[in-house]
Amino acid sequence: MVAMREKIPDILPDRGLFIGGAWRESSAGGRIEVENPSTGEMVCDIADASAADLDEAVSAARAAFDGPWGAVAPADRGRLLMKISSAIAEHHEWLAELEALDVGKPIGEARADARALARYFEFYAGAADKVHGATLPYLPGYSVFTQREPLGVTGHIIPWNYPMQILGRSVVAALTMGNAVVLKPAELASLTSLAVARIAHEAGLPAGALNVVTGSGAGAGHALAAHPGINHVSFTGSLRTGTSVQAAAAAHAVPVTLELGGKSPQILFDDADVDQALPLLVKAAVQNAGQTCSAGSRILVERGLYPLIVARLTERFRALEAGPATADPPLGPLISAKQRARVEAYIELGRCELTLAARGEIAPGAPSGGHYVAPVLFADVPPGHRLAQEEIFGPVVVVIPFDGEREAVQIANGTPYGLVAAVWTRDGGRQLRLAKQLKAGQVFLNDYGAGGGVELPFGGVGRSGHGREKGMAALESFSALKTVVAHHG
Ligand code: TXE
Repeated sequence: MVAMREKIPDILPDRGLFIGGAWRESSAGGRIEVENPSTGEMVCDIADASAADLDEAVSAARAAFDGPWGAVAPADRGRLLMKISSAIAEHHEWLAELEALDVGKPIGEARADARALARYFEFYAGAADKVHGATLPYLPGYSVFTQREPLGVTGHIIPWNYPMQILGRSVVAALTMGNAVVLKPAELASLTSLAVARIAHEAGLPAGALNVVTGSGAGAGHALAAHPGINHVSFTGSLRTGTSVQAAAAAHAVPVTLELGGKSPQILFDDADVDQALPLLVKAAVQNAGQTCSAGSRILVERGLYPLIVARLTERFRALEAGPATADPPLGPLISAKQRARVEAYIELGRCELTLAARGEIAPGAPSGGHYVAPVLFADVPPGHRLAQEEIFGPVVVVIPFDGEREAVQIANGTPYGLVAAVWTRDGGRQLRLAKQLKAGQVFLNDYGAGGGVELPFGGVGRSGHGREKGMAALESFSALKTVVAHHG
């Protein structure tokens, strides 16, 4: 079998910028090296776009929106998206291999991401011609109706943890509404975005409808957020960068959708079904090595069940191993040496100030240059401790005991974030009470979906951000509601 690294020149020959349906080099000639996080080896490079390239991309998108792409009827847009979905499904194996190489994601998780991307195209293909307006009762002699219209050119800045899924939930929804897109993937994870541009173009997406501009955050990312020709910015990433993106967009009164991560609680009451909960508790916490915005990284357990849960979690954490993506381990490496250093600093702090309940392993034989972190479980963590408050974005999980429903809600809501929450209890009344009281964009009852399926609106409250992606709700984020008032007497 030929390794994915050797296939890259065939799949993405120049790894340039994809603007107006054609590949081109960065105008300043800059390149960024691409590392394999499983080994630390450099595998290829990508173009580093300049502000001038961003201008080109926005102009190409505008020309497509005002021209051929804007003229495509909704049903035809849907057919096109379905064609792209089929092409992605057909190519999903190499897309997954490419992602595993680029971001160190275990190959099984990368396959799931590629399938999810195909599903996004499929879901929105079906939705393209079903976005209806309303007729509104008004004064005698009037007819009033509403219609949803595309915004124009939408900018998308996506992170490195789920490149294909986040492209799916934002870019595909924007295209569905007829917007033309400029996508800036993370510099640490751009290869699948470039591959999707190629696949979509070959499937017939008109030139300029989807432009992919790779480059640094401070360079290309900022230039996109600050561009006066953009009509909406969708950003997923850190709170710090998100607020700077919002400020840059605000200079031109451009609306933004922000998804800024979280510190999501999984709450277990004494009456929880422990056997059902345990595997999901662990998966929700360490999926993608904990580099998941909706990771269930705080496990809150009612006092009666607490010793049992800590013991069972300890067993499971000890058995977890981090290894190279191609071996499909429970955890891959972290994305970069920088991210590993950041996570190790939290672990060091925890070791000094908290009770270490369990630590997993790094697989024997894992390449020494890879960015591996053995998963860690801390128990009896005070809810106000930094490890229980801050998004760590690594395989570091805290367990917190509580007494009764009121304290559970208080602790769960006691961070600046509010993305996802899970409640494990057999008490139906309590399920619904907590669903109301928890500060989160999604609440799972006796389940955890780490963001849930393609159909489910997703986004945060508080510092987790604002706006919704996924499901039909995303189509509202990427369109404007127009009210038409006819006075006919
Ligand atoms: O994120 P950044 P980083 C969190 C997580 C992680 C931390 C740091 O806690 O440990 O952020 O990760 C682009 N203008 N999340 O530094 O900087 C950048 O190129 C415009 C949570 O990698 O937010 C990339 O495409 N864009 C999260 C994207 O922003 C800029 C996912 C995200 O990078 C920019 C990732 C700028 N000035 C990290 N600077 C989640 N919510 O899932 C950078 N970018």
